[in-house]
Amino acid sequence: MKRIFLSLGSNLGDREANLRDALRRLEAPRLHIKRLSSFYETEPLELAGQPWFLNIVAEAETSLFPMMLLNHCQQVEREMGRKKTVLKGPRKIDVDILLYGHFVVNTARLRIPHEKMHERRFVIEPMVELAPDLPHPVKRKTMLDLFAGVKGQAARRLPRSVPS
Ligand code: PH2
Ligand code: MG
Ligand code: MG
Repeated sequence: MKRIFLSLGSNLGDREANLRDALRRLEAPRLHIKRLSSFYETEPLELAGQPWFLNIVAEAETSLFPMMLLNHCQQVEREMGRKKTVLKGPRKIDVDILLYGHFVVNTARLRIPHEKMHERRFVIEPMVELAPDLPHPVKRKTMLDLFAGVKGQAARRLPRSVPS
């Protein structure tokens, strides 16, 4: 079993329902979601002028190898009817692999750690909630250390509501 972290984001439709739907679909015989961060409302990065995102990070355990895990995440996106539209643009659901244990993967299709995670508040802040002392396998800084570099981006943590 490997400890992994996934980033989920949505900025179209009922964003919270989309994230919860994706979390249900991610759960599988070989993938078990263990913990969730809070929900964060976050300013769109890289492509401005689109609706704000709702983002969350999930900690999970999996026996899927990285490429199978990527297939599984993309299958969930497809099942939920995500259309390939604008790069970095609005999407109903996005499921990205952030970390896979301390493994480093560098292929054309998949890079782990996610190549942008260290520069995104919408990823680092929820990671700080879940694993503040976890080192980034390449940057060799903890999530808490990385947080200092992304604080300038706008994000609002939503209060935890009754589980549903
Ligand atoms: N995803 C992107 C690009 N920009 N910005 C926010 N706030 N949240 C995202 O999930 C996001 C983004 C590409 O996947
Ligand atoms: Mg993404
Ligand atoms: Mg993606």
